[in-house]
Amino acid sequence: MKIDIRKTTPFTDQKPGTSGLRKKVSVFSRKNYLENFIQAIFDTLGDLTGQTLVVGGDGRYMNRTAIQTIIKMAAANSIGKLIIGQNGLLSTPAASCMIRKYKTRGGLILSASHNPGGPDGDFGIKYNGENGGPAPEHVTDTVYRRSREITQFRIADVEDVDLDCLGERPIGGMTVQIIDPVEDYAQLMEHLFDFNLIRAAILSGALTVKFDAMHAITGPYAKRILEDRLYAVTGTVINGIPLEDFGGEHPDPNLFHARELAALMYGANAPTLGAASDGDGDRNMILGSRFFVTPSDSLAVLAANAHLLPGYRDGLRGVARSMPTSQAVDRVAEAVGVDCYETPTGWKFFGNLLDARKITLCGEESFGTGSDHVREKDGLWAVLFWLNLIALKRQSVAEIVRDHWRRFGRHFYTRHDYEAIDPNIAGAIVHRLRQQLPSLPGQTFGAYTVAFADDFSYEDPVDGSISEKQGIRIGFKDGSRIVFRLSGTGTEGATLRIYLERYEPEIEKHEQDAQEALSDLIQLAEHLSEAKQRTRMAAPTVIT
Ligand code: VG1
Ligand code: CO
Repeated sequence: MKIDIRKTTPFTDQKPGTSGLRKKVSVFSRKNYLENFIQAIFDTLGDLTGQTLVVGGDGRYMNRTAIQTIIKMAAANSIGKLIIGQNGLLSTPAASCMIRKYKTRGGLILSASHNPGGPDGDFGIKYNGENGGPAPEHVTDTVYRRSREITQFRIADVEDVDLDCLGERPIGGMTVQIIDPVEDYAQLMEHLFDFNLIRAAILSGALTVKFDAMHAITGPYAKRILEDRLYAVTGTVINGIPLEDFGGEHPDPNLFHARELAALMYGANAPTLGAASDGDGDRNMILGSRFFVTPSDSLAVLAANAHLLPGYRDGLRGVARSMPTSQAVDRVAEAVGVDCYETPTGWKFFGNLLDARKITLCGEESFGTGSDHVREKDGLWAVLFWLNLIALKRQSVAEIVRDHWRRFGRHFYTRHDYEAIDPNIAGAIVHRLRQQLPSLPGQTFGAYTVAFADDFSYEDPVDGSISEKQGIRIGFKDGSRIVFRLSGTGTEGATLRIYLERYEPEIEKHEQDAQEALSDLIQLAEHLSEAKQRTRMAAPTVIT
């Protein structure tokens, strides 16, 4: 095997964001752009001689060509073995599952998640460590530093590898193993949930389901698990073939982008459960007939019921949520008597808590829920959790959530996103908010008196690392909150996210529309941030 050591010059913009490096395909296609970043990761990891890595992606445009480059670079960097999903496919949670199961040195996940794909869309890469979770900040910081000083990369001069054919083959001194991307993951799911119970409910007709894979990675997973193993009728999974451009759509599971599913669930004869997942399979949206479950509520419901399911029979050790996620799960933790941690946005912050066995379940308002079974959020896992719960309780999705509200009260919640705005304007909005922070506590705006206002800073309770400026929090005396932060996953301009939450203990008021219930806070957020005025946008781009 001939190894080329090629000269290169650094790029200055290879700083990983909330979840890896995400850029336009046009940026990733620049000469040596991908190679530099991969070499920076390998250099950061140190001696990789004989080590194994898992590699796979969500099937978007560039997935296959990037994997071929990674194979050649891995061989030239003395890596011992690559485990690659057939056709180059691996959902993010399945990749995490394999890293853990085969005890590898980690893995490379190729995805830009819910961002659009195709030649004009986005591409992304992240490194996950030995625990199966996204690399923590000190690792991504080192990769970034390395990417700014890189002068050469190593690549083997070998033929492309057939990614479609299962089995092992040698590439120089390295072994490439192409494996079924679904099987290990499906086995793990079978272990966590009562497949017999779900199957019986489905066969009896009591439980019907529709799953929208949004032309992305979960198609093969959902078909194998829901249709083949749980006997849901053929056609349960829609948009089930992964396409390189996701059919030209955003593979983002919300009511706005999963239109086909939303129409079905709000129409006549809707199935018991409607669900969708995103580009890389780590997000989930849960719907009942004419009923939308907010991701924050979903996390709280799962936490309140986990002990009923086989994989969680021993109860919860603790729970965690990202800072902007509603405090619904905090109430469950209090009732159950376990700790609840508040972390910055991004799954990487849950890793230490899971590894240290401080928590069992965790989640984010951005349609992400997960548990200690892997170290990523997991879309299909959440769907199976809900199916198991419905089969067990013999209740509809709406009944389960309404019961939950009756017991714990309801946290009205919404997120307003202003996408692709001028970064200078976004910066000015945040700057203005920061300046107001010291004077806000004690001030009253209508029914709301500010209890605290700060820029969220997190000290990891396991390794003591500190992450600052993780979002602006304004908390009110009644527990309501407004949170502002800038997205770290976008590739076009800046995205301002405004998160709004209000607690309502009175059952008679639980049926209100969330936007109405939050209207005063929405106005107050505008008053404080001047988001509409400064961006000259009449309304948010997306409301979830
Ligand atoms: C968004 C979400 C965050 C999530 C991240 C990755 O980040 O808000 O909760 O962890 O996406 O999700 P940001 O920085 O744009 O707000 V995924 O499904 O892209 O891996
Ligand atoms: Co995702």
